Amino acid sequence: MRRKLAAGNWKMNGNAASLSELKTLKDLLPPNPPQVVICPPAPLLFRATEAARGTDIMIGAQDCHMQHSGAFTGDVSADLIADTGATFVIVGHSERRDTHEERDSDVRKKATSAWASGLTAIICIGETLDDHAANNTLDIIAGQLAGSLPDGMTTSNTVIAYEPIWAIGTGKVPTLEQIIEVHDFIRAKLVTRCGAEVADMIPLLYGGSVKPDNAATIFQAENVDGALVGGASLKATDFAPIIAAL
Ligand code: G2H
Repeated sequence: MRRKLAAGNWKMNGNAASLSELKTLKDLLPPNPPQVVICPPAPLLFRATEAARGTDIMIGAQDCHMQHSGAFTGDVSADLIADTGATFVIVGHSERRDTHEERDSDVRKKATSAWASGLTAIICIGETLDDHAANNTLDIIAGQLAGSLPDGMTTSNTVIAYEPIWAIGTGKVPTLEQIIEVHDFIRAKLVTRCGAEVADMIPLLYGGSVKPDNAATIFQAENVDGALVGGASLKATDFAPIIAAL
């Protein structure tokens, strides 16, 4: 059985006081919950791992540098993230690809660095609205998979998140058929890349305007194993029903 996973990406939101949401979330989790990961801003990682201690909630970062140390002012390495007790890191989020001009090759290096530090990499891919409108989605996804995924994927070191950029924070969500088409395509590409045994066990997340009222529909797709949730992960009362729908 493939593991189910709900990851909350707080982006540049929240503060130390927001970590009280972790306790609320713990109290709201269903029995036998799926894996739950909260990815707060980097300065909160230490406190977040402390707040999550004794719960089933895991902590992740939103990005890491591709190098383990060095003269990279303001950056955070995967080693430092692991040192906080976090166990996941998002790499290649479209907001990083856009505002920090990260390329597929950068994302691949970051995922490799994450693995070397013992972190699970949540590797993000997704097409723009123009690509979507021009029916180029599958070509874009194929290119991002080829460029962003390092060799050496295992069932535990990698999670892939499909986030159509036009659905992020917009309230627009692809149809279930569109989500199924892309997720089935990703699974097939993974089989080619690393064999069915590994490919079948790598969780595929959908991300982009997942909310309590659309999560159950999205989770009907066989190859959707969970969600990467932005806005609706900030409040435990919003995130808990999404988790419960998995
Ligand atoms: C997509 C998602 C979280 P939101 O970026 O990664 O954000 O759920 O707010 O669209």
